[in-house]
Amino acid sequence: MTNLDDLLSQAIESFNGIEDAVELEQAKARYLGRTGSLTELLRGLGRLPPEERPAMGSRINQAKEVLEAALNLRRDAIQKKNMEAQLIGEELDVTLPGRGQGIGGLHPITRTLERIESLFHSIGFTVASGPEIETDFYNFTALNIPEHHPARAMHDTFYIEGTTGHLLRTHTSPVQIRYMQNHEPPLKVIAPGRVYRRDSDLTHTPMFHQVEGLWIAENANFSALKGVLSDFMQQFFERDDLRVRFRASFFPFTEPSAEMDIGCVMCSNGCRVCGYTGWLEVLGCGMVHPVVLKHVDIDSEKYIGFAFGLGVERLAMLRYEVNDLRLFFENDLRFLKQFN
Ligand code: 2U9
Repeated sequence: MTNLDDLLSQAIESFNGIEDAVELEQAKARYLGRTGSLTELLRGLGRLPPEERPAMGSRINQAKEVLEAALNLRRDAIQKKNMEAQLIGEELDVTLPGRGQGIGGLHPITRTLERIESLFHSIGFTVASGPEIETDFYNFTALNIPEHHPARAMHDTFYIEGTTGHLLRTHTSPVQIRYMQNHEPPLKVIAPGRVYRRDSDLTHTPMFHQVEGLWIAENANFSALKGVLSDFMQQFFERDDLRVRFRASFFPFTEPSAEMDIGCVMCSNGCRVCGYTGWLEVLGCGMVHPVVLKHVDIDSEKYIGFAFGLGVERLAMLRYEVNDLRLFFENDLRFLKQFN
């Protein structure tokens, strides 16, 4: 029966020309499926004379086996080809160097804070911390900042809605108030941390870092203040010949009060950083006001003390020669990586 031979060679030829697995299954259905050509032939057996049926039946079955075998071969070939294409597409070069593991590093403000803490710790100061959300009493009243003082006005302070006068601390002084409530003098403490003010321009950010310090003792006088702060600045900037000066100033929580300047660390006689004066303002300080001591039940007849406050971003800018405050808060790795 040439019909069968033709069908067989036609089917095999068609299988071998197929490159796609789905197409191959469709071709299989055309020959071996329920309405496929070979299946039709098997069905037609009944119309043959009975003596021809067994021989024809066995030929058709053989042809079916040949076709199945050809199909399997083609299936394997297509699968192998697909796999090879996939492997080439996903080629993995195991000899490439790895990406490595980023070690990370400390933010320049953190490094500066740690440097300040370690210098004060080395001369006997304890490092204390406290809440960033404060009450009016700890942030203002205890520090002799009266009701009408501009520092209390809305434009300076972030008040927290829905609370009974809670606010974001505008300085770390509340930490020292709390410390004095819990410790008897003599005491030496610094309070580093984040503070918040409603202020935002080229030289101010709504959040910045302060370190404030307090030394209360029978003899913690203005001369001790000058010695401690001058030594600190010399060590912080690693300059033995650093010039310092104290100018009279005013703060509600200290009396007398002063501002401390250091000789400009960028130039010798005048530059843009020091405003062509040769001096840089670096901190505020003074003798703790007796009213403040009274608020924490310290006898101001027996004890005196000095306090100071400095801005960490400012000291970091001077030490690392950074000219734009905003760089500290943009988290640009090109900037941050320079400090590690
Ligand atoms: C207590 C009593 C007194 C802390 C002080 C300053 C002066 C000061 C500013 C420096 C730059 C804040 O970071 S800044 O903007 N601070 O000038 N701070 S005396 O006086 C205290 C602190 C706590 C119980």
